[in-house]
Amino acid sequence: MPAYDELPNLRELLPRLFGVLQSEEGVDAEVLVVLPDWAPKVEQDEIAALGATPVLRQPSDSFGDALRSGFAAARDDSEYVVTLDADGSHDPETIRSMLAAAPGADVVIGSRYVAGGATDNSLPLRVMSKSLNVVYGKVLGISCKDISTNYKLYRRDDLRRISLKCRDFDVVEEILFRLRDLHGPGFRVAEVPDHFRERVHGVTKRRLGPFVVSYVVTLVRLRWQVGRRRTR
Ligand SMILES: Nc1nc2c(ncn2[C@@H]2O[C@H](COP(=O)(O)OP(=O)(O)OP(=O)(O)O)[C@@H](O)[C@H]2O)c(=O)[nH]1
Ligand SMILES: [Mg+2]
Repeated sequence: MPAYDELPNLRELLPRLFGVLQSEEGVDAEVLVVLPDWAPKVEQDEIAALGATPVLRQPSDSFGDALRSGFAAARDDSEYVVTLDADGSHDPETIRSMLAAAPGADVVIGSRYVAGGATDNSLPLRVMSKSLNVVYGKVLGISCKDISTNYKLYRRDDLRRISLKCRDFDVVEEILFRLRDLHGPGFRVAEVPDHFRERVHGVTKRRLGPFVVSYVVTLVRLRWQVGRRRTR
């Protein structure tokens, strides 16, 4: 769980998350909260007191490095890694259906855009998110409805076999693209519905200008890699 200054949200989310994880039979889970390296000691201590493991993000101050640091810190014996936001947007209850779908999939998405899923985002944000998903899906040939959500279940061994370069939120699409490449035509994606809510406390870290630019640059870069492979 990448968390940039989210303590008020974590105080509410972590107990709910542990409630779900502890009531799932056969699940032995660890919750890693990936913090900026300047996160105060009192914040780290409070997160540990709530039962989670604080991880300091390395090497730079970015969302991409937060995910990479979390993946690197995942326990060696873990089978799955679930990523979710720390601001209360993703419903912890959805992890139950993600786990149920996991044996038949390489990635399970907590999806806003399948039947039963929803988003509370404003209309302009919904239009932007939907367009991004349609364009990414078509250009990169990934067939699922919610490519851009950070609510996903991955196989830990797969994550160790891919190399991720993106700095910002576009790393989420890069992961899916690399996994599709790793598995080839047999790549299996399952989507289960999730209700995406507006963040509970605090302010967004997403800045619209750099956000759009990084998505366009990443799309072109990944598409170019597909093209190069086809011409080889
Ligand atoms: N460790 C770390 N976490 C980050 C960073 N940027 C964002 N996050 C976390 O990643 C998650 C998603 O970021 P948000 O700011 O919620 O972005 P968003 O969901 O697109 O925007 P809103 O929900 O509208 O605020 C949140 O849990 C953030 O705290 C970062 O640079 N480092
Ligand atoms: Mg958010």
